[in-house]
Amino acid sequence: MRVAIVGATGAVGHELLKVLETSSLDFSELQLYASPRSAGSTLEFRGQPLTVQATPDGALPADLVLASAGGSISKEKAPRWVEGGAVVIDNSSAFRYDDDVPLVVPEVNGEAALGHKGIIANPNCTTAIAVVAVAPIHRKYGVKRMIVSTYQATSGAGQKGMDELLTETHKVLHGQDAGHHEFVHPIPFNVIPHIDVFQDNGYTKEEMKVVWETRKIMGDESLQISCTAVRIPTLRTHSEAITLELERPATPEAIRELLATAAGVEVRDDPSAKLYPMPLTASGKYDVEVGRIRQSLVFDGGIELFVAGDQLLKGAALNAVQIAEDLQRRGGLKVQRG
Ligand code: A2P
Ligand code: 11C
Repeated sequence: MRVAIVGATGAVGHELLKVLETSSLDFSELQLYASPRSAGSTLEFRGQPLTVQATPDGALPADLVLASAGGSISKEKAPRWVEGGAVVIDNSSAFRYDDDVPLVVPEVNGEAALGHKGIIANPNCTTAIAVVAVAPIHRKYGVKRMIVSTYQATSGAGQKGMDELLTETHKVLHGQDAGHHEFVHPIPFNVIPHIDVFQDNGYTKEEMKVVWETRKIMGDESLQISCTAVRIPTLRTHSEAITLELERPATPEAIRELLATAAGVEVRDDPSAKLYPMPLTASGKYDVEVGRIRQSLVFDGGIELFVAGDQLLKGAALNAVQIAEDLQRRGGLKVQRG
């Protein structure tokens, strides 16, 4: 099997290379693509240099394409890659809301990927990180309402976002004013409640993605969800405070026990030992940290929790590779035409 990464030189692309190094995915060839600017540069994979190529306009000589070069590239080119016989796992939002495109987090709805017609969508990072923790609770206790507040790292804006945090912070520390380019305001020492564009209902698109995508992945359009999405000056882990109203009452102890065996979750919840999820400990980790599990003061039998997940890993590269691994195990890594 030939695997291609499109957007290999980006922040998610780098993580895709790293995750693939130790992945159980069975493949014989890895091709790297980016913009013409990067053509001829090399990236290392399993100790060997691989040359980056400019992404061609037409089909790719690959069986699996992991795409992370942005929505407009995917929108334009993914149908051609599928036409050429590849299965595409797309990290952008270009196809997530199409009825015939599965939106997949393997721990939650892995079987949905089998229904693909060539393209499988990888969710928005904020959604992927939340559902790993919330889906097991939904299965057992039935989530009625879910209220999310996010603390999102600069990696959500790609390599340039992380670079901007560092260079602009450096400026402030040297007495200069911080500028901004990737974010709507300067990010150092700031908190920005504006990610992606505002919608007519007063929510941002990032916030609505959490609503639309959580419903699609958990297969429940009746879920009541609202989100406030906020950018904070950290590098690569998204944190989220989540309040859940449940159909059946739960205790914090029962939720801790449930999540202790949930796939993709690390329960980190011992306030007396100052143990809770944080970007400092969650960055670089495959599992999503979950902690601060407590009884809601607002919803009877409801639960409040705090999660932190590496945006570039479970929020992007890791989830994409896990979709591929899972699909290969299930025999679904081929384009089903017609
Ligand atoms: P390049 O490095 O050559 O610009 P990030 O999200 O970290 O900003 O990364 C974006 C990724 O998408 C990079 O690998 C970037 O390549 C790639 N990319 C940007 N524009 C194009 C394009 N027109 N065709 C293919 N890949 C692109
Ligand atoms: C952010 N969640 O933190 C965004 C990045 O829909 O894939 C990912 C956007 C997406 O800025």
